[in-house]
Amino acid sequence: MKKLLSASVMCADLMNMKKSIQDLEKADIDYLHIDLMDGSFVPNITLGFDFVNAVKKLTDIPFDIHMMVNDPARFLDLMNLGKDDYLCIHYEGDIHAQRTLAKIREKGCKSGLALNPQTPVNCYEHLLDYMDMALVMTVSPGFAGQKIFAGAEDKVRKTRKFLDDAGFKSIPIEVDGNISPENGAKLSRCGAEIFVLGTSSLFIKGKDMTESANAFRAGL
Ligand code: S6P
Ligand code: MG
Repeated sequence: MKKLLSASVMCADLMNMKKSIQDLEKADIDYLHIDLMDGSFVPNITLGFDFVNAVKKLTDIPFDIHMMVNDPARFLDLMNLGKDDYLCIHYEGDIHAQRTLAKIREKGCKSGLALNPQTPVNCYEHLLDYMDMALVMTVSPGFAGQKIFAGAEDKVRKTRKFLDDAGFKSIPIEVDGNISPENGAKLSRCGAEIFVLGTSSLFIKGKDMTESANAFRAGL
């Protein structure tokens, strides 16, 4: 399957969002990864729902929304999204994850389910019929600039096997957190297909985004 790049918008120059989006379009980035937080599920707040709707008017790049919030269902209707956009919730933040994943599809979007580093892979088991993507967090969520957790490669390998053995070969694995070119290449060999690029690879002061994105792709 084609490997895809998803740019972590919280790592872009927030004061020059239009220019950042133009640079990402030029770099032929496949998705805009937009991190939404509530200050409760994770100890941080950066981007919000109005921001999502404002950026939607600026670009045709599909969105990959990562909701690091408790009880995500209460926010779904605040965002104007389309059929090519992913809306990803956390297993740990939703005791009704099955219903929320179904609602995301009813809304016409693609559904994703994220697991924190310590959450076992088999938590996906009864939800596979409702998922269009599996997000394997490679850091504990909430902040950019962290270090990948020790078991990340093993987790991605296990997740790929789990999905394949259950008959869900078509569900792609996304990885998020410290995805440097080196870590991306390792995780790609373990079965990752969508790579969230933040401060470790794409948003580096003084470095051209197109060159960084091309170098990342070439290393996979
Ligand atoms: C925060 C969020 C991530 C970060 C991304 C930053 O947990 O979910 O999407 O924005 O990980 O990338 P990096 O390379 O700074 O870790
Ligand atoms: Mg994220």
